[in-house]
Amino acid sequence: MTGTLITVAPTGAEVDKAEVPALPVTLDELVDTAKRCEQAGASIIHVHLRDDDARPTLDPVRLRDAVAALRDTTDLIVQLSTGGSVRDGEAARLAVLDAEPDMASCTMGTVNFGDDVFMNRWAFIAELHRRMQEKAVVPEYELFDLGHLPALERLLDKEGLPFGGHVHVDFVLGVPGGAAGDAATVTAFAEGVRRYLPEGTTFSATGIGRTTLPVMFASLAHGGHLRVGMEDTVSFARRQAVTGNDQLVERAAAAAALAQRPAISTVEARKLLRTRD
Ligand code: KMH
Ligand code: ZN
Repeated sequence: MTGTLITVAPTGAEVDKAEVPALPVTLDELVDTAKRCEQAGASIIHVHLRDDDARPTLDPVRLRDAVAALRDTTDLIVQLSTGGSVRDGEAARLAVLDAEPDMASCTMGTVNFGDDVFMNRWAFIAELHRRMQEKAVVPEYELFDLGHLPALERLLDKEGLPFGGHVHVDFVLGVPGGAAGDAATVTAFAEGVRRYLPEGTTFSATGIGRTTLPVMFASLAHGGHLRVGMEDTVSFARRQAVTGNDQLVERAAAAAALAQRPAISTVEARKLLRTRD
């Protein structure tokens, strides 16, 4: 079994900077957190950007600038979110790929998202997948519900394998409206990976809010990888706010080391995921 791939999702689109001052929202803050997280053991950064008022944005210039800045200052695999926020339209989400990241997220279906709906029509998913194949961008398929597993099987069957040929998925658990964030659910997803997806498919898992730790330990127990970050969790423990994304990456790296699967380097991660040179 290989070591552990650690993805950091430092910002997201939902957390309010006014309520969480440690949230990185400017380019300088993003670069600073990225460097610290790489040092702590992360190999992928899942990026959402904010505008000057700390609101989520898919502005193409900011996206290109962020990709360039992260490449200049770190060796992290840069994964842009095509999920954006629940208010972003399909055209802007597809245009994210023009910033030429190494990877991008690709959510495998529509899901209730708190009081909102995170819309992912089949035609949109297929178009996103085709564009990633054309642009040599490796997808991370985001699975919020068990039905997203057979949906991905169908996508691969109809549209072919992703760029590079390796399939990597991420279980996003504990979203109100999606699958629960507990060990039994991670087990169900891990079994679903074996049932529906090609041999050799790798998975990571993240649990929102207080589901972070059970999901982390269950993923390690199943040979899975980890995603952590302030997009998903802003409290480190009961009544203890997260001080920075590196704190979450350090804890994930320590758990991975205890599980005898230490964090892998960015070089190893690139080889595993077959991102372009
Ligand atoms: N912000 C959520 C609505 C992704 O990054 O691709 C979607 C999300 C998934 O975070
Ligand atoms: Zn995201």
